[in-house]
Amino acid sequence: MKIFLYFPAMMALLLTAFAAQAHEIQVTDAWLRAAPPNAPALGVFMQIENASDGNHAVVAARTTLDVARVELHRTMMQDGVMQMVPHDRIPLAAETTTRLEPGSWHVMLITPKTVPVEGETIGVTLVFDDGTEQTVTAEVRKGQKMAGEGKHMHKHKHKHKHGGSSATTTN
Ligand SMILES: [Cu+2]
Repeated sequence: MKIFLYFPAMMALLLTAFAAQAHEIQVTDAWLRAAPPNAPALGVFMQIENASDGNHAVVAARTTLDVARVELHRTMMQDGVMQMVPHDRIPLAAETTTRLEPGSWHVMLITPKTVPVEGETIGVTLVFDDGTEQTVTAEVRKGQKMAGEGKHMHKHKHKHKHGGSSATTTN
């Protein structure tokens, strides 16, 4: 009979664990930007809400698309040029929604075997620092091209107008 006494307690534990996992980090609005068939890399964007009171991070990503590898990137101004910088992790501050968007953080799919066209979807899995994973569907959409994007791993040299501090160009 003892087993029946344990049951409610175990259920409560399981439910608590499940609820924590389900609500702490939430990925929404995933999409990837339409690109020409010969594109060397594809940017994937989304919103990641960390509703917990602890800092977390994205530490890896995978995709159903056939690609050489997946990297975590951040587009930023460095030495006066916009460029994409690979990172080991995308920080997800506590109680904050982090936007992966053109011109900022993104997941980069390197050397896709085939480039999906507008309206097609792919699966993208994010791995978090606590070992949990979340898989979302990302739809191909037309997106604005931002400085630095598409200039993968290469510095490019024209001047950008980004209100605020004007970086000096070093070319
Ligand atoms: Cu990139």
